[in-house]
Amino acid sequence: MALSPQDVTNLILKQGKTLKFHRLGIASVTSSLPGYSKYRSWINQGYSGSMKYMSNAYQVNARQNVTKFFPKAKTIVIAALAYGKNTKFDTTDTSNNRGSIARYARGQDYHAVFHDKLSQLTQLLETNLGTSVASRICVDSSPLLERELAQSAGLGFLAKNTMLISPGLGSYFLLGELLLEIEAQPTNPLPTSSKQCGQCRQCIDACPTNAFVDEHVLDARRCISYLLIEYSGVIPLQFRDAIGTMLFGCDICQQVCPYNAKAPDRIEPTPELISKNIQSEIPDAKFLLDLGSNQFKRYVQGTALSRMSRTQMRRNLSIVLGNNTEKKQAIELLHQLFLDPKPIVRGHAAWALGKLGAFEHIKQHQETDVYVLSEINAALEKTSYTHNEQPALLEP
Ligand code: B12
Ligand code: SF4
Ligand code: SF4
Repeated sequence: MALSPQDVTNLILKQGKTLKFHRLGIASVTSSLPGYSKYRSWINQGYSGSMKYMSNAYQVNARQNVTKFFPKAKTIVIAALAYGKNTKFDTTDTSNNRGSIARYARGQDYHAVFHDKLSQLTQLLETNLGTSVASRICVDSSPLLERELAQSAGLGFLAKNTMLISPGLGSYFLLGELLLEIEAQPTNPLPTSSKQCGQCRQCIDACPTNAFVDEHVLDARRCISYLLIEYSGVIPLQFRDAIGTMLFGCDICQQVCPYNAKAPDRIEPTPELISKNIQSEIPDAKFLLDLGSNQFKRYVQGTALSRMSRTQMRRNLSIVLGNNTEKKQAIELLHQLFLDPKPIVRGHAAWALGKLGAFEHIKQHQETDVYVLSEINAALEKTSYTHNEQPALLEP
């Protein structure tokens, strides 16, 4: 006998529990999502920066309705997996030339973890239904407004820091979806009377780069997470101090959130998403600097860090070192980064050496690249040298 949509939902929720998803819900395949027009205006304002996968015509069109992406979809299953505070090692110890990695990226790559669990869910459903079901797994990169869909399925509410917050869980979790060809009854959104953000705006005030142009609206071009991970160009000078010792991603607007502070410690995060060792949480600069191409590949393999190239890592590391308090070692390490074959790394190293006051070293450097020379000149402007007095070798 064919199952009713409600029976299918019950089955999905039951199987989801056995797979230890922290939250699970069903969104309907509606023709329009309330946040779609907000997303369009976000793109039109240019807030997506260089993320073409957010703004190209296909992406914009497909986000309107999931059936544009997977025409067979009749149901969207949305799942959340928590990574929790993920601070097994001392995250406050970033002074000794350590960079910090955002909490979501400290364990195994969440894309793979979701693929694995959502494939298992598909198999369990097929076994229970006694038939195969066309399906598609989406995590992050598919053209879906994941948080919007998750809110509509009752997983949480859209907060002022743009995160999806699930009361009792906080926001330290990730989302993945399973699109199915069978019909299931959608689950309800949280009641609108639930407390949500209220008068609080701690996240907005705490953001070190003032990336929120308004409550619920983030200009990604100012966001440290974007600058360190998605953006591969020259990081604007105005943001470099604010980056502090962050090497990959940023958690500040979540750290200050009372929903995360209140999230009970008894929530067990997904074991695969937990950090393995200190280098996957707060790696030290010497370790990072010594990674050759193959070693770097091995270091990031199977983790979300693989989104960052070795060049980006060395660019970010230059900023981390420039902002560090262990100056002597930082300067020694920066000497090596200042010799990197990639101008973008040398340019950021010049800035960092200038910030640490290592002007003599900058002056001795032989350089022909115009961009690096501009960084060198900017760094030297902080000394008593004027442009005219600078050594000739600094001229292009
Ligand atoms: C692009 C992107 C980014 C960009 C832009 C972030 C952004 N806020 O848009 C950058 C690189 C900066 C980024 C950073 C991070 N990201 Co990201 N990112 C995405 C991605 C791929 C798309 C997000 C998107 O659609 N943005 C477009 C804007 C318009 O959407 P939005 O800000 O969410 O706004 C929506 C609502 O807030 C609402 N809205 C707009 N205005 C208003 C006004 C009111 C009053 C209300 C109520 C609602 C509302 O409508 C919008 C459309 O739905 C998603 C995955 C996906 N496919 O959805 C992951 C995703 C959002 N990221 C995620 C994570 C973990 C992060 C980081 C925490 C990583 C880190 N630690 O460094 C940071 C958090 C920064 C932040 N505060 O958002 C998770 C979030 C999980 C959660 N609990 O919310 C996601 C869902 C990935 C995943 N599969 O788990 N990310
Ligand atoms: S992730 Fe960091 S930089 Fe980005 S909005 Fe949040 S606090 Fe600001
Ligand atoms: S810090 Fe306050 S305003 Fe920001 S997301 Fe948390 S509850 Fe909402």
